[in-house]
Amino acid sequence: MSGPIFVLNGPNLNRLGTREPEIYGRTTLSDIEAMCREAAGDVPLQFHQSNAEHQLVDWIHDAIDQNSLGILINPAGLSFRSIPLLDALKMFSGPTVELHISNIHRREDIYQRSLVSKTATGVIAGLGARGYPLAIQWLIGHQKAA
Ligand code: DHK
Repeated sequence: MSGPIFVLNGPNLNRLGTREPEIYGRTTLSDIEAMCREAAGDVPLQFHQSNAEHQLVDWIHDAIDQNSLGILINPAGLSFRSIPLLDALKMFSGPTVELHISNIHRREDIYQRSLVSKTATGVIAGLGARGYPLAIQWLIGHQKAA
């Protein structure tokens, strides 16, 4: 795996910064992108966000076709119901980190059972926006150790 890291963000994450700041904080998605690019250094990275399930599926296909080093995905609300997202991730043979800014396991029941976790290599939940650069560092270290 030598292609770019894909960082994929699901529905409503474009509203970070003003969206329920008591849960998601005030860091914006563009702030998070800058944190990811700093953590990635000279490792190529594609950073995307969409409110559309099909667009996220297409980007996962791109990651497969570009032999991506790894996928970091915050599926947001699609975590819990999207079979197409799960099916697409199952086709990716590289490492996948699932990330949630909030600790979904301490939240309402509807946020408790992520389908994406059934195929993710690892899951980060509850570390806020700073979970993103941590996941990037893990993906890079995982590739170096391979
Ligand atoms: C973001 C969302 O939009 C929610 O639907 C998830 C996740 C939690 C997060 O914590 O980043 O349940």
